[in-house]
Amino acid sequence: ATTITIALAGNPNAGKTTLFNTLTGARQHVGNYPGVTVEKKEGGYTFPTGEVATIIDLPGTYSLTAYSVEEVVARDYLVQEKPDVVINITDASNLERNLYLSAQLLELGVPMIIALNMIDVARDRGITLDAQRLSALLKVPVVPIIARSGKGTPELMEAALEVARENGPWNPLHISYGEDVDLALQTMAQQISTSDFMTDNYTPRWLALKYLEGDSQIQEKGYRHNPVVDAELKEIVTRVGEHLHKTMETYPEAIIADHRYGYIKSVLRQEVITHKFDIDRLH
Ligand code: GDP
Ligand code: MG
Ligand code: K
Repeated sequence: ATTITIALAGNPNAGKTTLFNTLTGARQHVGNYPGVTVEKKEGGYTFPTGEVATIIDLPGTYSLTAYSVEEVVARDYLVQEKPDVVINITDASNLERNLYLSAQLLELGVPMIIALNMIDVARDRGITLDAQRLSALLKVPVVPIIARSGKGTPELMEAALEVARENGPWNPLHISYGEDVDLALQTMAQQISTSDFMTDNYTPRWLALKYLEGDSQIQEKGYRHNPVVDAELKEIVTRVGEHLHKTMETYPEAIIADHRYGYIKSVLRQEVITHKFDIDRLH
């Protein structure tokens, strides 16, 4: 039988290690990612069906742009190893911020599910989350859990298994970044796809996005692979950068972050979160 590979991705302190320990118990192996001192934790999990999974506890990250070695390790792992499913674990008591990484995982297109962790903390703060509604809006399964007690984890793993079995194609989300950036993205993606340029399993649009975000790792790789195309891409980045500066006194990276948060806010506005006013909590 083949082993299913499941990667846990999430912000630092979202509960990845707690979930990892709950799922794998003592069946753990700790090593390092090649060439870096970032810890790589792998563990075994057996489904009620008898199917076996390897669980990878990815380093905690807030984004998938190369701002830190952890982010590079996490995204390299995702695109190079192509896990069967990614469990994106989020802190439900701090959902808006946590969904910033989720949005980027959706943009990458990995097969994924979202674990709404710490629903006990959220509930104590009077926050109620509609997992089904969130799932319908993000178009991925969303399962509430309490990683510390294990509550919800059987349902979570069932949902993960279902996505792994589907074995569907990667399905990148396209967030609109406004007219100027969208046009630049389109031109750059076109340039990438019609030339001999590295892809490393990334889509042309995703690579273009990283160029616009000033991702040094991707740009260095691009330069080494094809300095001519790299220069063409950087010229577009410079041009759109100057234009944005002149017209809006902003820059591509800021526009991209703003629109990502805009996407998240527009999702959360649609009756996903209810704040309950709990009279018993008054002194
Ligand atoms: P990681 O950085 O993503 O690996 O997060 P950890 O697994 O280390 O968890 C961060 C903190 O949150 C720890 O103190 C955990 O005990 C706690 N924690 C994790 N899951 C839950 C949960 O569902 N409920 C509560 N109340 N605490 C949790
Ligand atoms: Mg951890
Ligand atoms: K971790």
